[in-house]
Amino acid sequence: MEHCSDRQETVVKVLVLGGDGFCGWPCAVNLAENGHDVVVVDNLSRRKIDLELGVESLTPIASIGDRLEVWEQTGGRAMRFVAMDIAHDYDQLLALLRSEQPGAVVHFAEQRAAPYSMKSSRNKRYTVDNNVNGTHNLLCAIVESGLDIHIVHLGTMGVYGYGSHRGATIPKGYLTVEVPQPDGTRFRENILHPTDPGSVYHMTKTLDQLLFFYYNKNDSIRITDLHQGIVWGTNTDLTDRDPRLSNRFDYDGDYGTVLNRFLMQAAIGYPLSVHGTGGQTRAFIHIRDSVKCVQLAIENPPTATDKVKIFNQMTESHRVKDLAEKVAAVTGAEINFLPNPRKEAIENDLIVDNRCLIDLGLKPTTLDDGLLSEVVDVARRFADRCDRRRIPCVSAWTQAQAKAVAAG
Ligand code: NAD
Ligand code: USQ
Repeated sequence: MEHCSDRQETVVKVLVLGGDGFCGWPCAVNLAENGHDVVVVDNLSRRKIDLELGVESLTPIASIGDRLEVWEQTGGRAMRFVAMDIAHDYDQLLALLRSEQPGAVVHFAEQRAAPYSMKSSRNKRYTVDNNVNGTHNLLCAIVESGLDIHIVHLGTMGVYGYGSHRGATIPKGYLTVEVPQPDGTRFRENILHPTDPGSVYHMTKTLDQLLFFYYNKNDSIRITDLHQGIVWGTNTDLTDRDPRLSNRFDYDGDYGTVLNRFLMQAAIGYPLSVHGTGGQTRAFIHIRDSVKCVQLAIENPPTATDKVKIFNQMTESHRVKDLAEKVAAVTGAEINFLPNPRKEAIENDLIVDNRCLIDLGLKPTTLDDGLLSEVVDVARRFADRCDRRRIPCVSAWTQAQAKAVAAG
């Protein structure tokens, strides 16, 4: 069997950077539930972006203070909150590492929406500054602290790009290549898989990868980089415990991701917004599995001599058009084929090696597990909170795309 895990870590203190966000909040409560000592760190920038965009999560979400209080009142292991901008508060971050001495840091704290990152030069610069600085500050602070801390980073499947892989399986981050030599012989080398980002946001994740590669090589920092697919669903059993623990549900044209948008659109009788022909194939994972994978990553850390451990955190791949058809079949929704605001391949194949997480014990939740209807039900319950004006994707990748979208 392949080498996926070196040792089992039991209970550790974990800093969850970005722990107020869509993936971070259910992850934080899950880690606490499993006995880990959790500190949530967040600058609440995501909540500020909601205000900037004039949109709210479809599900009402409590303040972070209320979330933590209710979590404890409902029997959860207490978690603390530290407000901090990891991209700019370097000294505070270093001091926090020194005072908390965590065994692991889970790093969710990045601007994660591709459309938001492409809206303007300001958004591009903000995304690069926030994401690249944040990751670098974390690495630098760990080195300066002298502590042995395992970083679990949420990366993206999008680092590999969505061109044609010609039927090849996307490996776990590294590719073995043969390099021709002047004497006609060839040597084999295991390199980071070439990157092909499709937006400024995705580009920041490819830059993160290089930062990890370097700090792992130079300073032996232990890192697991989870190349995550598109996360769908909204709540987990734990965030369902009380309405004030509810997770966010983004549906707008910037932060809403494709499957959750289709499910919400079906719930409110809005035609499913397929970009282009819908031939784009993407990787997906349910929020419950995302949470489980992070736990597995923390509990199976790399050793000091391991290179960056990369897992493809996804459970299934689908074409956008097929997803729309599946949602339409379950709900009776109409499908609308729209000019694509993104510059992306109209079709691509995507076969992914995700065996490591399965070997570690992940039992994938798939689209066929009845959870599509569960998400539609959540969306129906909060349909009156939906602002239809915020549904269209208006962020265009280039002027040409903007013109095509405007022409309808
Ligand atoms: P999110 O925007 O809901 O959460 C990110 C959190 O990080 C927010 O609470 C935000 O306030 C915080 N944050 C951002 N910059 C920060 C900074 N400089 N300092 C402190 N806190 C900061 O996003 P999400 O969907 O939870 O995604 C979390 C991570 O997972 C991201 O890195 C994203 O790239 C990755 N990811 C998400 C998905 C998905 O479908 N949502 C898929 C693959 C990978
Ligand atoms: N799309 C539609 N209709 C819509 C919205 C999107 O057809 O209404 C299409 C897009 O054009 C694209 C695909 O669906 O081809 C996926 O778009 P998305 O917004 O669901 O996902 P993406 O922009 O790739 O970003 C999301 C998360 C990001 C994460 C990434 C994982 O926001 O944080 O890194 O998924 S991955 O896609 O595997 O790179």
